[in-house]
Amino acid sequence: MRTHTTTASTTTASITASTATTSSTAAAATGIAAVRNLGILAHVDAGKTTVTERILYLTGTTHKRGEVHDGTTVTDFDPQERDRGITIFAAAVSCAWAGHRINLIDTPGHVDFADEVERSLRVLDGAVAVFDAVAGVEPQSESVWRQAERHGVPRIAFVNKLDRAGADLDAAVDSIRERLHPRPLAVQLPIGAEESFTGVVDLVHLRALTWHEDGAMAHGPVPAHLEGPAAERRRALEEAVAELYPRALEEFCTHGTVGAATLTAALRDLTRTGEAVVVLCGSAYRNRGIEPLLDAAVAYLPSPLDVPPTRSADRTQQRDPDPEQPLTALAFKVTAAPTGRLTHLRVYAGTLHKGATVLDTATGRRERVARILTVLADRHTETDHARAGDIVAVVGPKHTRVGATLCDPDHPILLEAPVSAEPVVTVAVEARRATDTDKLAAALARLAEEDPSLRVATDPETGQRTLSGLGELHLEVAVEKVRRDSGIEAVVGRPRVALREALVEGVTGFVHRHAKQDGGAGQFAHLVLDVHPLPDGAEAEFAFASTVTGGRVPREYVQAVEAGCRDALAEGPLGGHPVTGVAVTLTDGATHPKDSSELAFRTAARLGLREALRASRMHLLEPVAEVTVTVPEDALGTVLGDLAARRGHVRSTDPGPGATARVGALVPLAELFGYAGRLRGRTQGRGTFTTRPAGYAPAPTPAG
Ligand SMILES: Nc1nc2c(ncn2[C@@H]2O[C@H](COP(=O)(O)OP(=O)(O)OP(=O)(O)O)[C@@H](O)[C@H]2O)c(=O)[nH]1
Ligand SMILES: [Mg+2]
Repeated sequence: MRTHTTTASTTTASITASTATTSSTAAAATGIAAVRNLGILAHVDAGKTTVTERILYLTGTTHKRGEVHDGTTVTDFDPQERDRGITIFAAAVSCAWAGHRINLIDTPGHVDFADEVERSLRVLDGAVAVFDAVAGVEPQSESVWRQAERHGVPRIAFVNKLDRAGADLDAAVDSIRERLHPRPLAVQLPIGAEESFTGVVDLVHLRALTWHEDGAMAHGPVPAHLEGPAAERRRALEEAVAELYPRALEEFCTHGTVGAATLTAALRDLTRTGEAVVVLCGSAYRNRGIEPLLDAAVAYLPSPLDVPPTRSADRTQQRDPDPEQPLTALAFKVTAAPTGRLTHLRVYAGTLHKGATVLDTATGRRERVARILTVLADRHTETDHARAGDIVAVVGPKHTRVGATLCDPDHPILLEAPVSAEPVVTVAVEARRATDTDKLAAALARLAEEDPSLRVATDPETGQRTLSGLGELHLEVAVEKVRRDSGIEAVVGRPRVALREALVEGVTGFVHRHAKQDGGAGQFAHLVLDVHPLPDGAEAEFAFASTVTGGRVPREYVQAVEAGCRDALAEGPLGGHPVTGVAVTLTDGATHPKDSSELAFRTAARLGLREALRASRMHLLEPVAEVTVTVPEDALGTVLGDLAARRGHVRSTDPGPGATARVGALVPLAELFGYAGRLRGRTQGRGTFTTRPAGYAPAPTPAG
């Protein structure tokens, strides 16, 4: 049975729950200052969904603790998530804690769904990064950490699974220091270890928090045997904070110690500036450590008022998180719920009222907001309005896409849309029954609308419909979703990787003359181009410059040349793949008084660069992945041999937890299809692996 909720029960329960803690947080915060929009981020299986589930239970939002392995959690509600035991779709939930409203997004950890994380990060103000206390920082934790960093989203860390054999908080903190952030600040000390992990010493308030078997939390004095270590660590925390925070340093110098109030203020500011990362610990599965995590999220992570004002994509307009300003909202997710199309919004400014007409800035369409919903995963409660800082879903907009800005029609503004990852794997998909062909096409198109990292296209050579995405699992889940939602069976071809083309050596002074004279107005453009590879590690995929002097090519034609070059890069000479890493310089040119036009220059650039690329030395690039394989030591040889056969470059072999070895390798993505099954077979199911995209590398030249 599913849990249920009402707004009333949420509030009462949260009051009971919050009085249970002696949170020193700003319990008096009201309005927007009391809102926290948070994400839960981590490597696959670190325990994000379990943490979320416990948060919902503790805040009285649900009345039963669901488990991932039973398929009974609130946020893994999709049938495939329940069957596979992994999170696929970011799910939003909302709960109340210590007088605050927390909007929480449980994100997927698997790399194939990284785009869901990206879209979520775009609308979050803070995040809880979850780590496994045995494994420490894993590759995908590093990826999502950097993703959050790019978005300027402040984080606190939660080292989970302290109940597991081999759990080690200190080692996990060390791995955070080595791989993620130079200043992790542990604010807790575990009481007991592994099976007998029963609580934590709160180093800020120097008290013990312990949990009974049933999950109830009790406060108490620091246990006698931990007084020494607790004092030592408190001292270390004070010193680390004093180094970064002048007020703490002053207090430390005057009184020889830093009080709890100053520590709390320092930790909040250091979290928000990103100078330090607060580390907490616990065991979500055993219901231990969640109350202090919630207190820390409220105390240290920012409210919508604490983050920089929202700026338009072109940086010319700015809106503050003020309910009185013109409505400004971003659609970060679109889902086709049975009740109709749901558009998930983050409201940045203004107030959205039920029944309002809003402008979809990019398309110029007006959409009516028929209903506004507070979201609890797949359940919703209606509300009349949403204010600056809120995350809600709306029913009504019919054409709004992921990334669209919805705003007050009298005060248009366009926000920057989240960037979608480029698909790297493609399969051909065909309906099993010919009569389903059109229905399959429609279903796939709908799916691609919900998930912009999926692309549907038609192969120009075979005429087959293709589906592209971020990985094998991504595509498998998509096809399975179509089957479950609309009963259409599809036949899926072998996966292929998306190739690219790049220059090895370019050309200098390449002349192209475009002259057409077929009655009427002619076309004339004369260009001289230098074409070279961009240096390794260049941010952009294409760079354009003009060194033409004396107005020999007017400025608007130069712009047309740049556009024409971009056209040419869509299809490279080796196999029609996109071309990357190219720098083009327009060094000279000539015009004709009558026949030159922007169109003529654009066409000339497209044809000219295409020829220049044909005259250059080019090579094919294929996507590669950074693979981390964890295997029992006795299977190491087999696994290394297999990686070599897959053209893998082994970069590190380290001892892992227990009697395991951890291999880090760079492997072409094309060689990783079916690797999961192969690894299971070769290690009798004891090996596991994770991957993350590592860009493109030269591919071997195809035979013949
Ligand atoms: N021993 C132990 N197991 C835990 C703990 N927290 C979660 N787990 C288990 O770890 C597995 C993964 O947990 P999830 O909550 O699904 O992890 P996740 O991070 O949401 O995973 P993805 O969404 O697939 O990336 C499940 O079997 C959980 O029961 C914990 O504190 N201790
Ligand atoms: Mg999950």
